[in-house]
Amino acid sequence: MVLVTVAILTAIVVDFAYRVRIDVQVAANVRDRVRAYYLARSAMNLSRLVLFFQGQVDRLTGGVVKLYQLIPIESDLAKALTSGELGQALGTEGSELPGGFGPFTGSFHAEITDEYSKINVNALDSITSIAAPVAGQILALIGGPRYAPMFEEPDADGQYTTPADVVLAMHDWIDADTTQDSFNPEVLAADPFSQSLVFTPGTAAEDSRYDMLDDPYQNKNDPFFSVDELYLVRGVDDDFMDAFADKLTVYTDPALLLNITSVNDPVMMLSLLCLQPENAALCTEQGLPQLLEVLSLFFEFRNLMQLTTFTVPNKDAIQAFFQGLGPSFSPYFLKNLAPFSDTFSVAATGEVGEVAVKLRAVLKNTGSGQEIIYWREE
Ligand SMILES: [Ca+2]
Ligand SMILES: [Ca+2]
Repeated sequence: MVLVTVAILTAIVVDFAYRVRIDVQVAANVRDRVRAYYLARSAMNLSRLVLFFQGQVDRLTGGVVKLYQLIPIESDLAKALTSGELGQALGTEGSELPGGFGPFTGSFHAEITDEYSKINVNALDSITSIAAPVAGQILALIGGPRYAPMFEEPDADGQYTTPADVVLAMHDWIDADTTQDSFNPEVLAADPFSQSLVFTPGTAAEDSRYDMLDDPYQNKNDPFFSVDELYLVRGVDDDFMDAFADKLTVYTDPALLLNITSVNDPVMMLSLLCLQPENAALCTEQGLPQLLEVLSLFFEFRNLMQLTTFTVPNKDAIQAFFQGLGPSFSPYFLKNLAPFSDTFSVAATGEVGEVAVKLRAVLKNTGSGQEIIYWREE
């Protein structure tokens, strides 16, 4: 009886100890998650502060100082400023600050991107002088040779889509009518700045794109609210979003093109250059190596200028730089560029132990402060 009792007790104790270990781990994870969440909030708040000052600086400098690119939102920097010798020198050592900022567990960082450095898909239903170049730029972006394999495979429903099909499906998703427009990418490629209509109303039903799906749905016939909404458009899948989601936006003014001074993504700049009819020869297989070389020179020039003067080249300096080396921008294109940036996306991450919390937001600087137009916790 003693042996049996001891055996049973041992089993119970082992089980109990195991459960307690799990409970402790769960509690630690919950604690770390709360910490990570608030670290991410800290990164978000610091980003909002930087963007607030960005708005002030834009008013003074015309937008050539990109504070959000110059100031890293990074906990190591915050720690360095509030602890150690630097903290002592600045008088900001953690323990002396109310709330004890500085000596915390974990880390945070944030990345800020100007939404005006992206293409607004809602502009596909804008006035022709904007819709045509935007359609042309999306085509130049997604139709690049490196993405060709993406359009060679059928999607989950066995349908094939071309880059032009995707652009047209995006347009039909937002335009008010319910018939498939006709769209001629060749005419667009010849001159995206002509005032002729790029999308003309057709007769076939738009919803035929989604009628045959297992879960059929209809076009929205209204602007996109979020970039993720693109998943509903025919031809857009995970591969497409992995490649292009960070280059597309729905939050900027659809009556303007992007702000070229904010573009520091070579793929984006390449699509802008290849949108210009005057650069057609450079955007062929033969011309591309030369164009890529010019692009890398441009970004060296931009980075060096930002490093030494804290400013980036304005649109005239960008045009002058490229013109000196061959490619150029059409005056119609330059005329319609956004002259300002007031909308930014922030991806803020807080990490404690193995737990990470990510917050995403889109913020808009307004005359009276800052508006949050998108917020998501991951
Ligand atoms: Ca429609
Ligand atoms: Ca339509």
